[in-house]
Amino acid sequence: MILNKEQITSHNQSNFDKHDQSFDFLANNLTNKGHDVENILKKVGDFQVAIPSWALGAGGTRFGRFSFHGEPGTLEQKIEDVGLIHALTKSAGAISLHIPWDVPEDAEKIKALTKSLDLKFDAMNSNTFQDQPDQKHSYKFGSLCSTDDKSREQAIQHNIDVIRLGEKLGSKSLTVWLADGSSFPGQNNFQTVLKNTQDSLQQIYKTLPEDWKLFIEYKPYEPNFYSTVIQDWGTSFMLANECGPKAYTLVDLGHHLPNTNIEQIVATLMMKGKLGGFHFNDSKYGDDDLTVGSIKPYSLFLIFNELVYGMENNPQNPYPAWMIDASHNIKDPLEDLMQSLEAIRSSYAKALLVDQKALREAQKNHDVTLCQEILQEAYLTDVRPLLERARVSNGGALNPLDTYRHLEVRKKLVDERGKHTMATGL
Ligand code: RM4
Ligand code: MN
Ligand code: MN
Repeated sequence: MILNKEQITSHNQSNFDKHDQSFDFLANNLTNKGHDVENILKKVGDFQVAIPSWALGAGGTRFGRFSFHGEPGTLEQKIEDVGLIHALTKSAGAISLHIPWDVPEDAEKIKALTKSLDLKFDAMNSNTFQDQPDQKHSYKFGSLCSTDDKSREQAIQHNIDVIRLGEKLGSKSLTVWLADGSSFPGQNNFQTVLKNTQDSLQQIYKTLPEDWKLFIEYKPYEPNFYSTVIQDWGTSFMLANECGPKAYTLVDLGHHLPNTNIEQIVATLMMKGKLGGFHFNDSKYGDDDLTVGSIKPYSLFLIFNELVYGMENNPQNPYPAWMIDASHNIKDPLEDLMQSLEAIRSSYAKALLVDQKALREAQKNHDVTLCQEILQEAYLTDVRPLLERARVSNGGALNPLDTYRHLEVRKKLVDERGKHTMATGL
């Protein structure tokens, strides 16, 4: 299913008066406070977030998986779904593939489809956290960290294969997330598995094309419950440094122990020029993969405040690769992703409203109360009219969710694909 521009713009018409009023009110207020509204609109409109191919079906837990009707059964359909989201929101201009869940049969054909929907290929994701049916050596006791040479070599080769496939598609980066670790004390020698992981990553790094980046993701626990080899940003940062200048740390919001100060991690990595990728989601307890901004919106704003600061002040850090990494059980995945995109852009817009000069001044004067006021002033601004304007100017929907429901997209997808389809993925 493909949404054409006319369907979207004709639905926009009915809500324009309301939008104009609220936008003018906000724009006036912001201009009076000294903000450059046009510049903010441009930045917000340009902010694109990749959608991972595994987020388009209903996710599962280890207790079960409930299909969501009309799920995409093929890679083509997954790409079409991202195309739908992008047509409505104009903020999801890329797809991130997970291999081997989404190996294209014909790379050229897939590339053409993606291009026709105005999408690009973001980072490629390798998978050595599951055994595949035709696989010779198991990852049960680790992959890149494995003390079994055959498993380790196979995992290295898989990553190299993913890079080669990504080259055909026009991707420019590889994200490595490892489940490697141990579930019981004594099971692994910490130094041996870390050393093996470092050696393996270096071998993969060596095959990276000149204009590619390697993103090293970390996670404190799960599926292993005693130790994870790349457990935190420090370990990832150390490994990235051991690999070289094209290797970076990837921060996934759900991969921290409760109450970790993620904004401080962001600031540290950007200062060192090593924040390469970013996975958005939200969580209450662990790697919950909930809708972005649904649990801790203020934390997300504080994180964006550091991201904005870093993008403006740290030329040593490349522009990060943004991706939503969420997938869960009960919502329509497309609706969920649109909510996440809205939350991301909203936090970004609010962070752009932080009066950096006044904040610097208040920090210098140790006026702690004022520092907090400055942040809250930005956070409490209702930026929704700004997001609407940025979207509509780029040809998207005034209200993507409302338009999606009005156009009965899910019903049409079910008619087209059937009720009992099941997407590959978790
Ligand atoms: C992991 C991690 C990775 C993602 C997989 C599916 O927890 O977040 O980024 O590729 O899940
Ligand atoms: Mn992730
Ligand atoms: Mn995760």
